[in-house]
Formats: sequence, structure tokens, C-alpha cells
Amino acid sequence: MVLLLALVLPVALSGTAAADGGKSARTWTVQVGSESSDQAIQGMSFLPKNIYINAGDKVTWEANAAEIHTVTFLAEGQTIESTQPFDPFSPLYISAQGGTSYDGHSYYNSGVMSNVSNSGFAEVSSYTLKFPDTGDFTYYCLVHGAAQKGTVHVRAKGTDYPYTQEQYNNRVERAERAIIRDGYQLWSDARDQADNHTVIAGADDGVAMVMRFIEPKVVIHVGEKVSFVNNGMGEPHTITFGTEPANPFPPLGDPTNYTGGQLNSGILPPGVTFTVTFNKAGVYDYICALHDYFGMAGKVVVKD
Ligand SMILES: [Cu+2]
Repeated sequence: MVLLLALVLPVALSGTAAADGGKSARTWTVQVGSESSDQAIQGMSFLPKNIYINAGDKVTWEANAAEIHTVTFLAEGQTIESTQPFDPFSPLYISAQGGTSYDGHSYYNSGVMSNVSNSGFAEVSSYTLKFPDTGDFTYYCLVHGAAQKGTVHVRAKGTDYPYTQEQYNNRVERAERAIIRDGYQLWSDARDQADNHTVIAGADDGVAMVMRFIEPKVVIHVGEKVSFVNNGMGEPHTITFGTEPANPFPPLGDPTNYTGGQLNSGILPPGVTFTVTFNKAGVYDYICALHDYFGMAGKVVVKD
């Protein structure tokens, strides 16, 4: 009897969906971030960026990348600028806020989303909201600010859907491939700018991000300098030698005379360079404290 029910039920459900022209409430999927298989290239993206649903439908956002992101609907009157920069210690940023049904004007937040579990945050892998009311609702990623947003367009119940989930998925796959292609181009451009005294500390074009040091190993002599250049448009990094501080945001140590131990650039925003003078022979490993958990690390070899 139980077996029979299990067999009959799915048929009955799909029959219902067909009978109402496919207009019963449904759940749509949006991908949060994107990445290459080695995680080196990350996308600052919600895909699809625009989704058209009907009142009563739900949207599920799925973590699709190692880099952290949030899905955040701001409160009425709040600007994305007022939320920046991302505060890694505030529950308003890193924890779920609001209920499961979107009211159109309050603050709703997914918490930190990532498809890995070692980012240092309590990550969530998916976030679902129901949209009972019509309207165009824009949301942001609190990590990447104005650069990363998407919109849920909610239309009246019974409206014909302009796209199926499958059509969105096909576009999403194309967009993901384009981001990875752009990322590898940025990576190759960065190699042309790097030498033993110039490390490109990540690069991004505001969508595609290279989450690597270029080149990851440089060789210099005692008394020489290495400049770490953040060449990006949107993504901050850090240059962190020695034991990682509990809070990697403030600078620590003296970059004009480095002989080993702790040294931290603090948050290195796009367009900023951090220069270190190495005054003792040795091999010095460093990380980006924000992105080391998916491979952003490097090494300076200092010879006599
Ligand atoms: Cu980084």
C-alpha cells in the first residue's frame, strides 16, 4: 500500500501542473557566485541576474562558489553604500535576518554563503524566500557591494512566465563560461606585469576575479623590495606573513624592515600597493587572509 502510493503520487502531481498551464506556485533557482574548477577564478555574480516569477512563488539561492557572498534585501531607505565595507563581526552581515516570506520593505539577509565549509564563517549553502506580493525587488551581496546585485521581478499570480528554469540555466551556464574566460585573460595580463619585485595581488574586472598571487613565488636578494599590487576594481585582499592575526583587517608589523615573523598589510583595497623590504635571507610564506582557504598564497625567497 505504501509502495503503491509512492508510485502514484508523482504522477498525480505532474498531472496537476499540466492541468493549470504550469501556473501553480513554484520554486526558482538562482546561483550565488561562480567559479572555475580550480577555484582560482571567481565570479562576482547572481545568475540569472534578473528572474521573473509570480506572486506566491519562491526563490532558492544556491551557493555556487568558494568565495563568500550574501543575498541581502535592504530595508526601505537604506543604501548599499551605507552598508560598506562588509563587517565580518556583525550578525547583521554574517547571520540570517528576516523571515522566510519577503514583505517588500524590511531587511532580509541570507548570512554568509559559500560552497565550502572552511571560510571561517558559519556558511549556508542555500537560502529560500517566498514572494507573496508583486514588485521589482533588488538585492545585493554585502561582501561585494554595489558591484553585485540581482533583481526578483514578481508579477501577478497566473501571469505567463517569460522563461523556464531550463532556459535560465542555459543562460547561466553561458555566463559562467564567459566569466571564467575573462578571468583567465586577466590572469594572463597580470603575468605580463609581474616580475621578481612585483607581485600582482589578485585582479578583477568587477565581475571576474583572479584569486591568486601572480607570480606565487618570487626570488630576490637581501635588502631588496617586493611590491604587492592589488590590480582589481572591486575585490580587497591582504598580504599576511607569519601567524594569521585573529582580525586580519588592521595592519601589523613594519614593512620597511622585514626579517621574519608577523607582518600584515591589513585590507588592501583595489588600486593600492603594499611594499615590503626584506632584510634577512630566508623563505617567507604569505597568504591572503581573506582567500587562503581556496588557494590564495605565495612565497618570497630571499637570498644573501
Ligand atoms: Cu584575496
